[in-house]
Amino acid sequence: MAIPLPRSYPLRLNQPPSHPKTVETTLILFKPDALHRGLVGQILARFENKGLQLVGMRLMRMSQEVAAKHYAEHIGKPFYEGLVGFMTGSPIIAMALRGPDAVAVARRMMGKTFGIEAEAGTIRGDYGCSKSFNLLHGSDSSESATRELGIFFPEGLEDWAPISTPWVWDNE
Ligand code: IDP
Ligand code: MG
Repeated sequence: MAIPLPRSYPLRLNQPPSHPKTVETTLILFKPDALHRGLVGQILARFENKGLQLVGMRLMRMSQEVAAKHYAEHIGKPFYEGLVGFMTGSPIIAMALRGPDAVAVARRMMGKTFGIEAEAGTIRGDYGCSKSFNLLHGSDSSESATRELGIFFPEGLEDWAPISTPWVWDNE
């Protein structure tokens, strides 16, 4: 029996997946506190539910060299040494997420830098109240995303088309 589909769907069947002009890819890091607290699945589920597509994922240790590259803009700030110690002390997960306006969408989902100030409903707002641990990093602009994705995924990303895309992204 044929599966019922919305009227618009068959029009797209033999076309490439929906690809709005605003599609971009952002770098998300699940920081050590997200792994220690066993929150990776719950947080990833939020991004998946939103419709962001997973195009890269790596469980890894951040080396001092990678930390210095990634956090170059913060070198010299009072929290820099502590930040690097935190990020390099145990494993992280680097993730590349793609979608319409993915950089801004992910940042809005994450909320303000620390859970104590982040709005309820955001990831940082719902899962933490620390002023030093904040679960996630998310690129803050498409230029930063391009630079940061190059650090964590030098081999490039997985280009694939989820079957759900035409139901989730628009064509413009
Ligand atoms: P963001 O992660 O919201 O973009 P940034 O200002 O870019 O915040 O800072 C990068 C990271 O440095 C933060 O996510 C946090 O882990 C850490 N950090 C920023 N400000 C402080 C601070 O005042 N004390 C301790 N750590 C900080
Ligand atoms: Mg930042």
